[in-house]
Amino acid sequence: MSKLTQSVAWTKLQTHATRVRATHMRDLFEADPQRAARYTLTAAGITLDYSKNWLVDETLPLLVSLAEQEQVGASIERMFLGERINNTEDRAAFHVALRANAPMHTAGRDVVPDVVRVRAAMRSFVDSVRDGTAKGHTGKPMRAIVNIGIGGSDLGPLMATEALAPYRHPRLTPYFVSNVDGTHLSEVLKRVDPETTLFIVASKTFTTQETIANALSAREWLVSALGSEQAVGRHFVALSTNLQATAQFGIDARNVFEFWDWVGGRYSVWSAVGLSLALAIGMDEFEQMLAGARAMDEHFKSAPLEANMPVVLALLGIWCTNFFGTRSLAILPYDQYLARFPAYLQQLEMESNGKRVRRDGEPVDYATCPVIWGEPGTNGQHAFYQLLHQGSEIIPADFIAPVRTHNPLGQHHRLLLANFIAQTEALMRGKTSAEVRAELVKQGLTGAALEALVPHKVFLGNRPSNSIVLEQLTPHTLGALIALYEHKVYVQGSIWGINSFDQWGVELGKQLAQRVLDDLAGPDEPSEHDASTQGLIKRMLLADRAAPLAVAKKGPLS
Ligand code: G6Q
Repeated sequence: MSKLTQSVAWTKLQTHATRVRATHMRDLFEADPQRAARYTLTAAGITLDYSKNWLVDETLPLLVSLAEQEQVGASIERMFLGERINNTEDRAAFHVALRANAPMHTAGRDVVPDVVRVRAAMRSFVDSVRDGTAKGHTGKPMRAIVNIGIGGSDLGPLMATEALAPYRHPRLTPYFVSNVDGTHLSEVLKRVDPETTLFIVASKTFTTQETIANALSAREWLVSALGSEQAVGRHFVALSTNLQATAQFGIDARNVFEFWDWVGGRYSVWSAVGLSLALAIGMDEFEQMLAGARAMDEHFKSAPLEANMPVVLALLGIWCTNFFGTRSLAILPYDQYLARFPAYLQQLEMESNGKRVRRDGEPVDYATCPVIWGEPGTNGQHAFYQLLHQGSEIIPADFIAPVRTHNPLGQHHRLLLANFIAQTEALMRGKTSAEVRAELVKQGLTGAALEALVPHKVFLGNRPSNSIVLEQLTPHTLGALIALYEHKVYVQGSIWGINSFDQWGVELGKQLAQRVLDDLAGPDEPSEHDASTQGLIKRMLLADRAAPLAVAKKGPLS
């Protein structure tokens, strides 16, 4: 048994959970008209109503004791002090410095001047593309922005560019190519004109197979369409920490926007990796997003644990996962612009905390990150909410909604909000058999026919959810929302004792594919594999012999 599960705070919570399990949220609401007010927090333009959780008076203090016992306050300080909290990669996780407006030191150095310098370079580039002074090889202003990147170099800018679509420049259409499946790039290239397309190659390491393959193919397409290698200089920029590799790729140093090893991939949207987003919405709005995140950072740094929104959100997650055994978390944005937010959080949460060993290498004996998934409401309601309401597994959910819409259209927004609110109410209240009977009687049913239907129409309720409400989805509130989840993830990682900032599981995939790629390139003896893997390789090689699977060229990736 680990120290954590044997600790005072943990065992107290275990005992407490037994008591709470015997309560129903419906009764708790009836007993306390102040419940919602007591369990609501506001910070950085975001309101979190967490009253529809398994909470009685003692719960939050006990959860806060766990946070205190695991020294969450000190962890927060360590992050803002730029300490090497990413211990397995021996570096800081200092994304907060990317949105700071005062000196921030790591390794004895204030990094903010560098951040400001790159941001100034981004601004002049962004302005020149947006006002049309930056021209393509044939003298035309840019119309398409194609971000080539994957994982952390894709999901953040993609999600935010969609989320902030109302702020987009009318001439510029953003595209995102991530998958090494040639279909992804090909479908984008079909839609853009080489004369007016800007490619942004986003890669922290600049060695990621998918990104380099896509970038090389895009370059080939551009050069062949415009008939000159010279075109690359005007149509390609890079975002990277690896300036040597960007030079090798042939991107002029003036077209490289730098960031640093203390910026984790999934925490990089605030850095030069946000260039595609900045081009779409403009630098002023991009800086508004940074300001929103900064407001959440200030709150996170200074609010007491029990009133600290990221801390409370983290503790509620731990309460559900570790003391009630829930295994996934649904992210349900009631805003079409946030359609990619669940996918973004999948990476943020699962890549950060999907780990089974602690910082010191000891295996955990408790659950860590749940599976994160979700879709925008109301669509999800007509698909998987059935399971949320009546499934055999309890799935906590975060509902996210803006009070105001960018697209007032008849009754639409009122309908949307009504659905959001009603769903959280239904999950919490449920429907008792007495209520179902009364309803069926009203419909004219009686006797056996009525009784046969009752069990199907009963909803147990008592299913937890958080309601996260923004005044409107703006760059500022989006920044605060992302920072809220970033910090939540860090707090959970701190309590679980894991390093939220490495990703060895991702590295494995990068290595494995290279071995199989060599085998598929044949004709040498294939390397050792199990029978299934061997069989799959053979199947592809046979097909390749009949008709080549790839353009037969030994490029830098074959
Ligand atoms: C993020 C991960 C991972 C990474 C991609 C792309 O935190 O490290 O998703 O972002 O593998 O890596 P590059 O930016 O180096 O191409």
